[in-house]
Amino acid sequence: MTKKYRSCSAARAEIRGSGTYPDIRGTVTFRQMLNGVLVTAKIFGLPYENECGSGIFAFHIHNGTSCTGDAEGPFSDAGTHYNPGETSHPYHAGDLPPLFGNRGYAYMSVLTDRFTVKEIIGRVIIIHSEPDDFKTQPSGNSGDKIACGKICG
Ligand SMILES: [Cu+2]
Ligand SMILES: [Zn+2]
Repeated sequence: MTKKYRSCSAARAEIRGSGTYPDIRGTVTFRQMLNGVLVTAKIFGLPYENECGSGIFAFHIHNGTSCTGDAEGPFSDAGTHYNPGETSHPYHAGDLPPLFGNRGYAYMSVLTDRFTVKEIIGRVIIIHSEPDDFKTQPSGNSGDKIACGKICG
Protein backbone atom coordinates (compact mmCIF):
# COMPACT_ATOMS: atom_id res chain seq x y z
CA MET A 1 0.00 0.00 0.00
CA THR A 2 1.26 3.46 -0.84
CA LYS A 3 -1.27 5.20 1.32
CA LYS A 4 1.00 6.11 4.19
CA TYR A 5 3.05 8.44 1.96
CA ARG A 6 0.11 10.02 0.24
CA SER A 7 -0.22 13.20 2.28
CA CYS A 8 3.44 14.19 1.91
CA SER A 9 4.61 12.52 -1.28
CA ALA A 10 5.18 15.71 -3.24
CA ALA A 11 5.48 19.46 -2.95
CA ARG A 12 6.35 22.35 -5.22
CA ALA A 13 7.51 25.94 -5.15
CA GLU A 14 6.76 28.66 -7.70
CA ILE A 15 9.88 30.78 -8.04
CA ARG A 16 9.72 34.53 -8.58
CA GLY A 17 12.55 37.05 -8.82
CA SER A 18 12.95 40.10 -6.63
CA GLY A 19 12.18 43.59 -7.91
CA THR A 20 15.74 43.80 -9.24
CA TYR A 21 15.38 40.45 -11.06
CA PRO A 22 11.78 40.46 -12.37
CA ASP A 23 12.58 38.05 -15.23
CA ILE A 24 13.38 35.11 -12.95
CA ARG A 25 10.58 32.56 -12.75
CA GLY A 26 10.27 28.81 -12.60
CA THR A 27 9.32 25.83 -10.53
CA VAL A 28 10.97 23.49 -8.07
CA THR A 29 9.35 20.13 -7.37
CA PHE A 30 10.00 17.78 -4.47
CA ARG A 31 9.14 14.10 -4.77
CA GLN A 32 9.49 11.69 -1.91
CA MET A 33 11.39 8.60 -3.11
CA LEU A 34 12.42 5.51 -1.20
CA ASN A 35 15.99 6.78 -0.65
CA GLY A 36 15.40 10.49 -0.33
CA VAL A 37 13.69 13.46 -1.94
CA LEU A 38 14.10 14.11 -5.66
CA VAL A 39 14.48 17.88 -6.05
CA THR A 40 14.03 19.17 -9.61
CA ALA A 41 14.44 22.83 -10.55
CA LYS A 42 13.53 24.45 -13.88
CA ILE A 43 14.35 28.14 -13.76
CA PHE A 44 14.13 30.79 -16.50
CA GLY A 45 15.35 34.37 -16.71
CA LEU A 46 18.51 34.08 -14.64
CA PRO A 47 20.96 36.94 -15.15
CA TYR A 48 24.06 36.51 -17.28
CA GLU A 49 26.63 39.08 -18.21
CA ASN A 50 29.56 37.23 -19.72
CA GLU A 51 29.68 36.25 -23.39
CA CYS A 52 29.46 32.56 -22.51
CA GLY A 53 25.96 33.15 -21.15
CA SER A 54 26.75 31.29 -17.96
CA GLY A 55 26.38 31.98 -14.28
CA ILE A 56 26.33 29.89 -11.12
CA PHE A 57 23.74 30.53 -8.44
CA ALA A 58 23.70 29.16 -4.92
CA PHE A 59 20.50 27.31 -4.06
CA HIS A 60 19.17 26.49 -0.58
CA ILE A 61 16.05 25.77 1.43
CA HIS A 62 15.83 28.42 4.13
CA ASN A 63 14.11 28.39 7.53
CA GLY A 64 11.71 31.22 6.79
CA THR A 65 8.10 30.75 5.78
CA SER A 66 7.57 33.81 3.59
CA CYS A 67 9.18 35.38 0.49
CA THR A 68 9.05 38.82 2.06
CA GLY A 69 11.64 41.22 3.33
CA ASP A 70 12.47 44.79 4.18
CA ALA A 71 14.68 47.65 3.03
CA GLU A 72 17.77 45.59 3.81
CA GLY A 73 16.80 42.85 1.40
CA PRO A 74 13.72 41.78 -0.54
CA PHE A 75 13.71 38.23 0.86
CA SER A 76 15.35 38.81 4.23
CA ASP A 77 12.47 37.01 6.00
CA ALA A 78 13.78 33.79 4.42
CA GLY A 79 16.28 33.71 7.26
CA THR A 80 19.07 31.17 7.55
CA HIS A 81 19.55 27.80 5.89
CA TYR A 82 17.21 25.02 6.98
CA ASN A 83 19.34 23.28 9.60
CA PRO A 84 17.45 21.10 12.08
CA GLY A 85 20.59 19.09 12.82
CA GLU A 86 22.57 22.20 13.83
CA THR A 87 25.44 21.33 11.50
CA SER A 88 27.68 23.72 9.60
CA HIS A 89 27.52 24.74 5.96
CA PRO A 90 27.47 22.87 3.52
CA TYR A 91 26.01 20.11 5.68
CA HIS A 92 22.80 21.97 6.46
CA ALA A 93 19.76 19.92 5.49
CA GLY A 94 18.69 22.74 3.18
CA ASP A 95 21.96 22.97 1.24
CA LEU A 96 21.60 21.98 -2.42
CA PRO A 97 23.85 21.95 -5.48
CA PRO A 98 23.99 25.35 -7.20
CA LEU A 99 22.13 26.15 -10.41
CA PHE A 100 24.19 26.39 -13.61
CA GLY A 101 22.77 29.00 -15.97
CA ASN A 102 22.61 28.45 -19.72
CA ARG A 103 21.78 31.85 -21.19
CA GLY A 104 19.31 32.32 -18.37
CA TYR A 105 17.91 28.80 -18.11
CA ALA A 106 18.89 26.30 -15.46
CA TYR A 107 17.81 22.70 -14.94
CA MET A 108 18.95 20.78 -11.89
CA SER A 109 17.83 17.51 -10.37
CA VAL A 110 19.30 15.95 -7.26
CA LEU A 111 18.42 13.25 -4.74
CA THR A 112 18.94 14.16 -1.10
CA ASP A 113 18.04 12.33 2.10
CA ARG A 114 18.76 15.30 4.35
CA PHE A 115 15.03 16.04 4.74
CA THR A 116 11.61 14.62 3.95
CA VAL A 117 8.99 16.38 1.85
CA LYS A 118 6.80 16.66 4.93
CA GLU A 119 9.29 18.71 6.94
CA ILE A 120 10.04 21.34 4.29
CA ILE A 121 6.45 22.21 3.37
CA GLY A 122 5.82 25.80 4.37
CA ARG A 123 9.48 26.86 4.16
CA VAL A 124 11.06 28.81 1.32
CA ILE A 125 13.70 28.04 -1.30
CA ILE A 126 16.13 30.77 -2.35
CA ILE A 127 18.29 31.44 -5.42
CA HIS A 128 21.35 33.63 -4.80
CA SER A 129 23.39 35.96 -6.99
CA GLU A 130 26.71 34.16 -6.46
CA PRO A 131 28.04 30.59 -6.49
CA ASP A 132 28.08 28.73 -3.19
CA ASP A 133 31.72 28.21 -2.18
CA PHE A 134 30.69 25.24 0.04
CA LYS A 135 33.07 26.47 2.73
CA THR A 136 32.37 29.95 4.16
CA GLN A 137 30.11 30.05 7.25
CA PRO A 138 27.23 30.31 7.66
CA SER A 139 26.02 30.40 4.05
CA GLY A 140 28.81 29.80 1.53
CA ASN A 141 29.39 33.46 0.61
CA SER A 142 26.43 33.16 -1.73
CA GLY A 143 25.59 36.83 -2.29
CA ASP A 144 22.15 38.39 -2.49
CA LYS A 145 18.84 36.58 -2.45
CA ILE A 146 17.59 37.18 -6.00
CA ALA A 147 14.60 34.82 -6.22
CA CYS A 148 12.35 32.94 -3.83
CA GLY A 149 9.54 30.42 -3.73
CA LYS A 150 7.35 29.11 -0.93
CA ILE A 151 7.18 25.32 -0.73
CA CYS A 152 3.57 24.18 -0.85
CA GLY A 153 2.27 20.67 -0.34
CU1 LIG B 1 20.42 30.54 0.57
ZN1 LIG C 1 24.02 25.99 4.32
